[in-house]
Amino acid sequence: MDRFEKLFAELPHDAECALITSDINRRYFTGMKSSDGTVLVFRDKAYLIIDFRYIEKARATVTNAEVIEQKKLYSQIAELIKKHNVSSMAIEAQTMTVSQLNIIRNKFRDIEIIDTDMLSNAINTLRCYKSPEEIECIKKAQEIAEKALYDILGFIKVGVTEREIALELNHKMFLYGAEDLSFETIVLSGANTSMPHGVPSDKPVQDGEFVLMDFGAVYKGYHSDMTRTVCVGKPSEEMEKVYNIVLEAQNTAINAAHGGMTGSELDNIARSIIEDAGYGDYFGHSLGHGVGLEIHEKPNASPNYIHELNSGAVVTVEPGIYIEGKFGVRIEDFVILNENNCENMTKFPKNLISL
Ligand SMILES: [Mn+2]
Repeated sequence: MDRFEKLFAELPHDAECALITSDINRRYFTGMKSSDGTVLVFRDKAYLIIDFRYIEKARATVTNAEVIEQKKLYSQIAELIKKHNVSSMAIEAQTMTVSQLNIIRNKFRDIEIIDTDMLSNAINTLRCYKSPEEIECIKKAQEIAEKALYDILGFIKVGVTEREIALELNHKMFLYGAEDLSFETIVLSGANTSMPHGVPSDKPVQDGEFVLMDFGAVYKGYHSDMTRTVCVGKPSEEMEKVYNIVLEAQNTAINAAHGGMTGSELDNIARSIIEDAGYGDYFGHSLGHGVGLEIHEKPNASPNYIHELNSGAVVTVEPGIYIEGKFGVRIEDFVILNENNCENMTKFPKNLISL
C-alpha cells in the first residue's frame, strides 16, 4: 500500500477526500520539499497542486500524484471536487490557520468540511510507523551528529564559550552532510546546565563544570536528536552521583522499552528511579518524544501519554536532573521500538567523560 492508500485505511468513511496543506505532510506524502503547495487526495487518485517555482522538480520527482500547476487554487480544487463527485473534505485541523479555514468554508459551501482532528490524527498515526527507508535516513542523520561530536571533543576546554562550542558542532554537522540542524543547538555549561532548553551564551567553560550538548542533524528531511553531558576537569562527588542516577534511569528505560507499552509506562520506568534517588522534583519534563520529519512528533513518552508506543515508532529516551544554581545532567538517545525490545540508534558512549 502506498501512503495515500494507508491514509484512507485510517480515515473514517465520512471523509471522501482530504486536503493536505502543511509543508511537512505534503513532503511526507509526495517526497518533495516545498514551502507552498496543496495535496488533494481522493480514494482513487491524488493531486499535487504546486506553483511555478516548484513545478519542474515536482513533475520530475512526484510519482504518486498527478502534478498540476497552480493558477487559481480554489477554482482548481473546486473543479477536482466536481470531477470526483464528492460531498465531504477533511482538512488538517491541527495545522491549518483559522483564516485558511474561513476561506475554505466560504469557497466550498456545498460540501461538508470536516474540521475535526480526524485527518491530522490519521496522518500522525501513519507517521508513527517508520518505514525501513525512513529509518535509514534517521540513522544517517544520527551518524552525522555523532561524527561531529567526536570531532569537537578536543575543542571543549576551559575558556571556550558555549556559543563557540555550538558553532563548532553546527559547522561539523553541515560539513558531514546535514541539510539542516534538527533545532538550534543547545550548549550549556556550569550553572546554566540546570535550564533544560537554555540558549548558548558567551559564558566561557570553567574547570570542573559540566557541558551539556543537545543537538541533531537533518538528513533528507529526517531528524536526529541526542544529548550528552561531559565534564571539563574533575566532577564533584555530587555531580558524579547525579550523573550516574540519570544514566541508570536512562539505561533501565532503554532496556525495558518495547512496542505495545504506553508512553506513561516508559516514562515511569525512568522517573521512578530518579524519584527513588530523591531527585523526583528535579526531573520536570517528560522522558521522550517521537522523532521523524519533525523533531517533536508522536508518540510521546510522557506521564500523560496513556496511548500505546507502537512497534516501529522512533522515540527519544532523555531523562534529566536539573538543580537550579548548581548544575544539570541530561543524557539522550533515541530508539526504534520493536515488538519485544528496542534498537538504540545512538552509539556514542555514555560513561561520564572528563575532558
Ligand atoms: Mn529530544
